[in-house]
Amino acid sequence: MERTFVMIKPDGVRKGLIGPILTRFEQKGFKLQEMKLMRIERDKAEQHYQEHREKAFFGELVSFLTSGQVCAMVWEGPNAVAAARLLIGHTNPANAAPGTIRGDFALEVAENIIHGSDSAESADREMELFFGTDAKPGIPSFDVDELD
Ligand code: RTP
Ligand code: MG
Repeated sequence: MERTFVMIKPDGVRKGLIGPILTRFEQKGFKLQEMKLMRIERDKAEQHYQEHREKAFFGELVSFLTSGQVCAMVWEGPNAVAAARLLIGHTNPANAAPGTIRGDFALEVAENIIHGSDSAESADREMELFFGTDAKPGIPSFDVDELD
């Protein structure tokens, strides 16, 4: 089993796509491990996309990611990292196949609805960044003191 980090970006949340996207992942057979609707600070957005720090689009990318709520998730399944990226589709929605999330719901690369980790190492780093130790297998994500 593998875990991957997936995040519905502000355009996906604004378009009301949390439900349809959850459905696609559940229908595929992934198991939801963590989910959090949140606003992210500039610093976290920059850390998340650190590999693109030198790219011309970096500033625009970080501004976009902090422009509204995101829905951060951890999904588990066999080959979850690669399988999630197949569901998500090509980075540029213009090249994304119909039937993929970007192929069905987006038109432009700057607003492509959803993020998925690009490797198991990235997934570990991103789960730690967004969920800390909660995302580690075998550790309950709720606090039992909150249940009474
Ligand atoms: P993501 O990290 O968001 O899942 O996307 P990805 O792996 O498919 O693509 P990546 O190369 O990691 O790019 C990260 C995000 O940067 C934006 N981008 N803009 N203007 C451009 O040419 C350009 N290229 C990439 C996209 O929003 C992409 O998702
Ligand atoms: Mg990427």
